[in-house]
Amino acid sequence: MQKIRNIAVIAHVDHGKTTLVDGLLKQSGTYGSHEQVNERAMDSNALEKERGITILSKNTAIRFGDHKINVIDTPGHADFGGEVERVLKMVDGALILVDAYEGVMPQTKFVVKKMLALGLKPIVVINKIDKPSADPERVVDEVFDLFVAMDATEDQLDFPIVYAAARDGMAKLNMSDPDGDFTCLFNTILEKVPEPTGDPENPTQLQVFTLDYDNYVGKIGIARIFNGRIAKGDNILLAKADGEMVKGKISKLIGFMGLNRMEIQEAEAGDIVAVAGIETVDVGDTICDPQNPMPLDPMHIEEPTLTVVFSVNDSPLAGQEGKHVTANKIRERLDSEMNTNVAMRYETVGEGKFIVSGRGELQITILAENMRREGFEFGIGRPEVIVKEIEGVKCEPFEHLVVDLPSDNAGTIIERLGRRKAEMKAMVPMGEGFTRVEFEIPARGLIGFRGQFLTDTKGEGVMNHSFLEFRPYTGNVESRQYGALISMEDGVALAYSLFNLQDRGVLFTAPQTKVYKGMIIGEHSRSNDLDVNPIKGKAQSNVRSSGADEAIKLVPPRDMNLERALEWIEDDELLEVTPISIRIRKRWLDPSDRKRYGAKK
Ligand SMILES: Nc1nc2c(ncn2[C@@H]2O[C@H](COP(=O)(O)OP(=O)(O)OP(=O)(O)O)[C@@H](O)[C@H]2O)c(=O)[nH]1
Ligand SMILES: [Mg+2]
Repeated sequence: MQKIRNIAVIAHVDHGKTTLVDGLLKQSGTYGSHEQVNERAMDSNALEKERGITILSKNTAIRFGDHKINVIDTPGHADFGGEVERVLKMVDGALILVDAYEGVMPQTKFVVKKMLALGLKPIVVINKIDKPSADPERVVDEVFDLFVAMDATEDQLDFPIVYAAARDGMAKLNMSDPDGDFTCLFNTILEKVPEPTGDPENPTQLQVFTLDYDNYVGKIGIARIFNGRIAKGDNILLAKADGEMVKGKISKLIGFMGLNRMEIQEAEAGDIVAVAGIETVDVGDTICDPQNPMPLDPMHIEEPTLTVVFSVNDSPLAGQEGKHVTANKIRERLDSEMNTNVAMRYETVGEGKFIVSGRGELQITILAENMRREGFEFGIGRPEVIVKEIEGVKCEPFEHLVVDLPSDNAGTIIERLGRRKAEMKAMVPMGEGFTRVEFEIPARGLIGFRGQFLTDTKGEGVMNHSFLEFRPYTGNVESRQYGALISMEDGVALAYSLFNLQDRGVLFTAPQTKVYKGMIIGEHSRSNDLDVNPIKGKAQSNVRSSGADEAIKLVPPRDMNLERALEWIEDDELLEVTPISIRIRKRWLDPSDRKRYGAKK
């Protein structure tokens, strides 16, 4: 039997998980000397690279001496917390990274709680100790306090600590030690992480924790072998969460080494492999021995907390920029998303309308962003939180929110959040004129807050939140304070008219952009909506003088990317998303329809 260790790398967003895995891969000699390794190699899909975040957890196998270490890199963003929870069930130990300056953050708490509950013994890695503002001792204290607060056992409290600068491939066991490489980290892993339990001689049991899709072999399940053996060509029984048993055959068995996947013939208890050939495979399913099926406990799949309506684009400019525009195409795409993304759901509501639910705005924005890159064109509405009844009480999701901001801004932000029904829980100075304030807030109160927060803190504030629990509904929260500047004409926006409009508020539209009646071209500086004409030329004459247009000094428009636009819109507004543009519009394009709707509201 080969010597194996299975670990997950968990942390708050950006604390350096993927960078640490790079270092483990490089320093283990898993790569051949000819292989070129990119930075954050595990963040392999386009959006991950572009945004510098991990979206999907991914596993790699690393050779160290005569051991194989299976490492699962997890996403740190709160929207993907459910995935981390599942991954933790697949491993026997975890590396918890904590940024040596930022310290314990909302998602650190979330992952520590899950890890402790599963009885795992962690290795704490204090990362980024190279930062000038790093304060490793304070952060170790914070981690210790967190473990105590979360009822860690004596054993768990006795955690090993490794100090690291993952980016530089540096690690050491004491701050007073000279800088070393990752050898001490590897040794700590081999020493402190228990060997996998399970026996190759027992009946086969694999549990699937992630799904993948391949055009040639179809759906792929990535699974941990808890007992027994599995080989290519094996007949198996798939035990589903609802107790149903489905017959299947392993058409392909895939092993991991470094960044490569290769076909293998056989694997046994303790290892992590990918299997193809079972079309109905889902996350949490157990692959069992048909002679002696013993299903493992199904996994907890997190419930969605947010919904967004996707719809066929029906704006006057519809169909001009996208390849896939019909309800059928959108439905097919949503179907294929749900095939591999267990945290999302959708239902069809009426002609060309789909309610998509997920764990947070980022998850939904990523789907929308992927779709526009694939050539889709569609509309999306304002995100709404899911309200549900628990024991007869109307409940809504609450979030734990932490803001780090210049101390001078704390008063303003506390007051603003108060109006959004946030309750302040703690306030601590962070040094260098910064303060950290913690809140509990209904998720509804957070929608649209980020833009305001960045304005109030002049871009210096950082906010982080993660799901807490469902709690009784809190009543109305304050929403956007400013109205919209709405085009009253179809045509092309002209610099001359935009110039005359720019002291009415903040414009989103640049000259020479196509506009239509009902499209929103900016944010009004007052609370009411205002219909404006952005296409009016200079004089009464028919001749447009482009020379005069060029001389006009325009404030650059505010760049409304998908996230910002989605946070900004209100109930009676929509985003029109195409591969080329993100336009904001009123649901009712005609001003008189809008009045009627407004009166009803
Ligand atoms: N100064 C410093 N920066 C680091 C160190 N390790 C990582 N970083 C930087 O921190 C940023 C985030 O690193 P990632 O490895 O993507 O963090 P992550 O935890 O995987 O992030 P998510 O997957 O999005 O949760 C990158 O810009 C890294 O270069 C370090 O030791 N020191
Ligand atoms: Mg990452």
